[in-house]
Amino acid sequence: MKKWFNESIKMLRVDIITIFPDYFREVFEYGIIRRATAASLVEIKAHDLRSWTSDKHKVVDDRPFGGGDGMVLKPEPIFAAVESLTGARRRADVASGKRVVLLSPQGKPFTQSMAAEFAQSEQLVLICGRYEGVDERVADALVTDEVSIGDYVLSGGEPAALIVVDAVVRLIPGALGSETSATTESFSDGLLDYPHYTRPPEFEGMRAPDVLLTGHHAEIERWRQGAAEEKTKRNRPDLLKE
Ligand code: 9D3
Repeated sequence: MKKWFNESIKMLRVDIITIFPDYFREVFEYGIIRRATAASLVEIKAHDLRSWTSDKHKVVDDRPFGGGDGMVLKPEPIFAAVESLTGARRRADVASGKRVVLLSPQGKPFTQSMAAEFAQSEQLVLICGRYEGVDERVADALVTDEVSIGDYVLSGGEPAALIVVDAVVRLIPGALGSETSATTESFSDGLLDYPHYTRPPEFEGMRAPDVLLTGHHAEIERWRQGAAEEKTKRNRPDLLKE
Protein backbone atom coordinates (compact mmCIF):
# COMPACT_ATOMS: atom_id res chain seq x y z
CA MET A 1 0.00 0.00 0.00
CA LYS A 2 1.33 3.42 -0.98
CA LYS A 3 2.07 5.97 1.75
CA TRP A 4 0.48 9.42 1.38
CA PHE A 5 2.10 10.85 4.56
CA ASN A 6 5.71 10.64 3.42
CA GLU A 7 6.79 14.23 4.11
CA SER A 8 9.58 12.83 6.31
CA ILE A 9 11.13 10.94 3.37
CA LYS A 10 13.45 13.30 1.53
CA MET A 11 14.49 12.69 -2.03
CA LEU A 12 18.01 11.57 -2.90
CA ARG A 13 19.50 13.35 -5.87
CA VAL A 14 22.18 11.40 -7.79
CA ASP A 15 24.37 13.26 -10.29
CA ILE A 16 26.76 11.21 -12.42
CA ILE A 17 29.66 12.98 -14.13
CA THR A 18 30.82 10.99 -17.16
CA ILE A 19 32.11 11.31 -20.71
CA PHE A 20 29.49 8.66 -21.68
CA PRO A 21 26.14 9.99 -20.35
CA ASP A 22 24.27 7.82 -22.88
CA TYR A 23 25.69 4.71 -21.19
CA PHE A 24 23.11 5.31 -18.42
CA ARG A 25 20.16 6.06 -20.68
CA GLU A 26 18.18 2.86 -19.98
CA VAL A 27 19.74 1.11 -17.01
CA PHE A 28 17.74 3.06 -14.45
CA GLU A 29 14.42 2.28 -16.14
CA TYR A 30 14.01 -1.15 -14.55
CA GLY A 31 12.91 -2.65 -11.26
CA ILE A 32 13.49 -0.96 -7.94
CA ILE A 33 15.29 2.04 -9.42
CA ARG A 34 12.44 2.74 -11.80
CA ARG A 35 9.89 2.45 -8.98
CA ALA A 36 11.93 4.63 -6.62
CA THR A 37 12.23 7.27 -9.34
CA ALA A 38 8.51 7.14 -10.10
CA ALA A 39 7.80 7.53 -6.38
CA SER A 40 10.09 10.61 -6.23
CA LEU A 41 12.40 8.89 -3.74
CA VAL A 42 15.35 9.48 -6.04
CA GLU A 43 16.24 11.57 -9.08
CA ILE A 44 19.18 10.33 -11.17
CA LYS A 45 20.89 12.40 -13.86
CA ALA A 46 23.94 11.60 -15.97
CA HIS A 47 25.88 14.71 -17.06
CA ASP A 48 28.39 15.02 -19.89
CA LEU A 49 31.76 16.08 -18.47
CA ARG A 50 32.47 17.81 -21.82
CA SER A 51 29.73 20.34 -21.08
CA TRP A 52 32.07 21.82 -18.42
CA THR A 53 34.94 22.39 -20.85
CA SER A 54 35.56 25.86 -22.24
CA ASP A 55 37.67 25.12 -25.33
CA LYS A 56 36.37 24.60 -28.85
CA HIS A 57 37.22 20.89 -28.94
CA LYS A 58 35.82 20.08 -25.48
CA VAL A 59 39.03 18.43 -24.34
CA VAL A 60 38.70 16.56 -21.03
CA ASP A 61 42.05 14.73 -20.94
CA ASP A 62 45.76 15.37 -21.33
CA ARG A 63 49.12 13.57 -21.27
CA PRO A 64 50.49 12.55 -17.86
CA PHE A 65 53.23 14.65 -16.27
CA GLY A 66 56.31 12.48 -15.93
CA GLY A 67 55.43 10.45 -19.00
CA GLY A 68 53.81 7.08 -19.41
CA ASP A 69 51.04 5.48 -21.42
CA GLY A 70 47.55 6.82 -21.83
CA MET A 71 45.77 9.99 -20.90
CA VAL A 72 44.62 11.55 -17.64
CA LEU A 73 41.34 13.36 -16.99
CA LYS A 74 42.08 17.06 -16.48
CA PRO A 75 41.08 18.68 -13.19
CA GLU A 76 39.37 21.84 -14.50
CA PRO A 77 36.19 20.30 -16.02
CA ILE A 78 35.73 18.02 -12.99
CA PHE A 79 36.09 20.87 -10.47
CA ALA A 80 33.70 22.97 -12.57
CA ALA A 81 31.17 20.13 -12.76
CA VAL A 82 31.22 19.48 -9.01
CA GLU A 83 30.96 23.21 -8.29
CA SER A 84 27.94 23.62 -10.53
CA LEU A 85 26.24 20.52 -9.05
CA THR A 86 27.06 21.07 -5.35
CA GLY A 87 28.28 24.63 -4.95
CA ALA A 88 31.61 23.38 -3.55
CA ARG A 89 35.10 23.72 -5.04
CA ARG A 90 36.84 21.93 -2.17
CA ARG A 91 35.99 18.91 0.02
CA ALA A 92 35.74 21.14 3.11
CA ASP A 93 32.99 23.16 1.42
CA VAL A 94 30.83 20.15 0.50
CA ALA A 95 27.65 20.43 2.58
CA SER A 96 27.31 17.77 5.28
CA GLY A 97 24.38 16.02 3.59
CA LYS A 98 26.25 15.65 0.31
CA ARG A 99 28.83 13.13 -0.91
CA VAL A 100 31.21 13.64 -3.82
CA VAL A 101 32.46 10.19 -4.81
CA LEU A 102 35.29 9.37 -7.19
CA LEU A 103 35.02 5.87 -8.68
CA SER A 104 38.59 4.67 -9.03
CA PRO A 105 40.62 1.44 -8.88
CA GLN A 106 42.62 3.09 -6.06
CA GLY A 107 39.51 3.72 -3.92
CA LYS A 108 38.37 2.15 -0.67
CA PRO A 109 36.42 -1.08 -1.26
CA PHE A 110 32.69 -0.34 -1.64
CA THR A 111 30.69 -2.05 1.11
CA GLN A 112 27.08 -2.45 2.19
CA SER A 113 27.69 -0.07 5.11
CA MET A 114 29.01 2.55 2.66
CA ALA A 115 25.87 2.04 0.56
CA ALA A 116 23.73 2.58 3.67
CA GLU A 117 25.59 5.83 4.44
CA PHE A 118 25.19 7.11 0.88
CA ALA A 119 21.47 6.27 1.02
CA GLN A 120 21.12 8.71 3.95
CA SER A 121 22.49 11.63 1.97
CA GLU A 122 20.53 14.28 0.11
CA GLN A 123 22.90 14.38 -2.85
CA LEU A 124 25.36 11.85 -4.25
CA VAL A 125 27.73 13.04 -6.98
CA LEU A 126 29.53 10.20 -8.75
CA ILE A 127 32.63 11.00 -10.81
CA CYS A 128 33.49 8.34 -13.40
CA GLY A 129 37.14 8.02 -14.35
CA ARG A 130 38.35 6.94 -17.80
CA TYR A 131 41.68 6.53 -19.56
CA GLU A 132 44.62 5.80 -17.28
CA GLY A 133 43.26 7.86 -14.44
CA VAL A 134 42.08 11.16 -12.99
CA ASP A 135 44.33 14.06 -11.97
CA GLU A 136 45.11 13.33 -8.30
CA ARG A 137 44.07 16.83 -7.17
CA VAL A 138 40.47 15.62 -7.57
CA ALA A 139 41.02 12.86 -4.99
CA ASP A 140 43.21 15.10 -2.81
CA ALA A 141 41.08 18.23 -2.56
CA LEU A 142 37.60 17.72 -3.97
CA VAL A 143 36.03 14.36 -3.27
CA THR A 144 34.63 13.16 0.05
CA ASP A 145 35.08 9.48 -0.86
CA GLU A 146 37.24 7.52 -3.32
CA VAL A 147 35.62 4.15 -3.99
CA SER A 148 36.49 0.94 -5.85
CA ILE A 149 33.95 -1.82 -6.45
CA GLY A 150 36.46 -4.66 -6.34
CA ASP A 151 39.80 -6.10 -7.37
CA TYR A 152 39.39 -6.36 -11.13
CA VAL A 153 40.12 -3.92 -13.93
CA LEU A 154 37.23 -2.09 -15.58
CA SER A 155 37.57 0.13 -18.62
CA GLY A 156 36.06 3.06 -16.76
CA GLY A 157 34.09 4.18 -13.72
CA GLU A 158 30.69 3.97 -15.44
CA PRO A 159 29.82 0.35 -14.58
CA ALA A 160 31.04 1.03 -11.02
CA ALA A 161 28.72 4.06 -10.76
CA LEU A 162 25.84 1.91 -11.91
CA ILE A 163 26.54 -0.65 -9.18
CA VAL A 164 26.82 2.03 -6.50
CA VAL A 165 23.49 3.56 -7.58
CA ASP A 166 21.79 0.16 -7.52
CA ALA A 167 23.09 -0.74 -4.06
CA VAL A 168 22.21 2.72 -2.66
CA VAL A 169 18.76 3.24 -4.15
CA ARG A 170 17.34 -0.02 -2.80
CA LEU A 171 18.31 1.17 0.71
CA ILE A 172 16.31 4.39 0.48
CA PRO A 173 13.41 4.08 2.94
CA GLY A 174 10.35 3.10 0.92
CA ALA A 175 12.24 1.86 -2.16
CA LEU A 176 11.86 -1.83 -1.34
CA GLY A 177 8.42 -3.39 -1.09
CA SER A 178 7.16 -3.43 2.49
CA GLU A 179 7.38 -7.24 2.41
CA THR A 180 11.17 -7.10 2.19
CA SER A 181 13.48 -5.58 4.76
CA ALA A 182 16.97 -4.55 3.73
CA THR A 183 18.16 -5.37 7.25
CA THR A 184 17.28 -9.09 7.07
CA GLU A 185 19.48 -9.75 4.09
CA SER A 186 22.75 -11.30 3.13
CA PHE A 187 25.70 -9.45 4.75
CA SER A 188 23.63 -7.96 7.58
CA ASP A 189 24.62 -10.90 9.83
CA GLY A 190 27.98 -11.51 8.19
CA LEU A 191 26.86 -14.69 6.40
CA LEU A 192 25.76 -15.36 2.85
CA ASP A 193 22.07 -15.99 2.30
CA TYR A 194 20.74 -19.55 2.73
CA PRO A 195 19.84 -21.58 -0.40
CA HIS A 196 16.34 -21.16 -1.84
CA TYR A 197 14.09 -23.72 -3.56
CA THR A 198 10.68 -23.66 -5.17
CA ARG A 199 8.50 -26.11 -7.14
CA PRO A 200 8.89 -28.74 -8.40
CA PRO A 201 10.15 -30.72 -5.37
CA GLU A 202 12.15 -32.90 -7.76
CA PHE A 203 13.73 -31.52 -10.94
CA GLU A 204 15.72 -33.84 -13.24
CA GLY A 205 16.58 -36.08 -10.30
CA MET A 206 17.56 -33.19 -8.01
CA ARG A 207 15.42 -33.01 -4.88
CA ALA A 208 14.75 -29.95 -2.80
CA PRO A 209 15.66 -30.62 0.86
CA ASP A 210 12.76 -32.51 2.46
CA VAL A 211 12.88 -30.38 5.62
CA LEU A 212 11.70 -27.36 3.61
CA LEU A 213 8.51 -29.24 2.65
CA THR A 214 7.60 -30.26 6.21
CA GLY A 215 6.27 -26.98 7.55
CA HIS A 216 8.34 -27.37 10.75
CA HIS A 217 9.44 -23.77 11.05
CA ALA A 218 12.01 -24.25 13.81
CA GLU A 219 13.69 -27.09 11.89
CA ILE A 220 13.58 -25.06 8.67
CA GLU A 221 15.25 -22.15 10.49
CA ARG A 222 17.97 -24.46 11.85
CA TRP A 223 18.56 -25.97 8.37
CA ARG A 224 18.83 -22.52 6.79
CA GLN A 225 21.35 -21.32 9.37
CA GLY A 226 23.51 -24.41 8.83
CA ALA A 227 23.25 -24.21 5.05
CA ALA A 228 24.17 -20.51 5.13
CA GLU A 229 27.26 -21.26 7.23
CA GLU A 230 28.27 -24.11 4.91
CA LYS A 231 27.87 -21.98 1.81
CA THR A 232 29.79 -19.11 3.42
CA LYS A 233 32.64 -21.45 4.39
CA ARG A 234 32.83 -22.73 0.80
CA ASN A 235 32.41 -19.49 -1.18
CA ARG A 236 33.46 -16.72 1.24
CA PRO A 237 35.71 -18.09 3.99
CA ASP A 238 37.02 -14.53 4.46
CA LEU A 239 33.64 -13.57 6.00
CA LEU A 240 34.12 -16.13 8.80
CA LYS A 241 37.60 -15.01 9.84
CA GLU A 242 37.47 -13.11 13.19
C1 9D3 B 1 47.55 0.15 -15.08
C2 9D3 B 1 46.95 0.75 -13.89
N1 9D3 B 1 45.49 0.72 -13.91
C3 9D3 B 1 45.02 0.96 -12.52
C4 9D3 B 1 44.68 -0.32 -11.82
C5 9D3 B 1 44.96 1.75 -14.80
C6 9D3 B 1 43.49 1.86 -14.82
C7 9D3 B 1 42.69 0.76 -15.01
C8 9D3 B 1 41.32 0.88 -15.07
C9 9D3 B 1 42.89 3.10 -14.67
C10 9D3 B 1 41.52 3.22 -14.74
C11 9D3 B 1 40.74 2.12 -14.94
C12 9D3 B 1 39.27 2.26 -15.04
N2 9D3 B 1 38.59 1.73 -13.83
C13 9D3 B 1 37.85 2.52 -13.07
O1 9D3 B 1 37.70 3.68 -13.38
C14 9D3 B 1 37.23 1.98 -11.87
C15 9D3 B 1 37.32 0.70 -11.26
C16 9D3 B 1 38.02 -0.50 -11.62
O2 9D3 B 1 38.72 -0.61 -12.63
N3 9D3 B 1 37.90 -1.58 -10.79
C17 9D3 B 1 37.14 -1.56 -9.67
N4 9D3 B 1 36.48 -0.48 -9.29
C18 9D3 B 1 36.57 0.63 -10.09
S1 9D3 B 1 35.83 2.08 -9.78
C19 9D3 B 1 36.42 2.81 -11.13
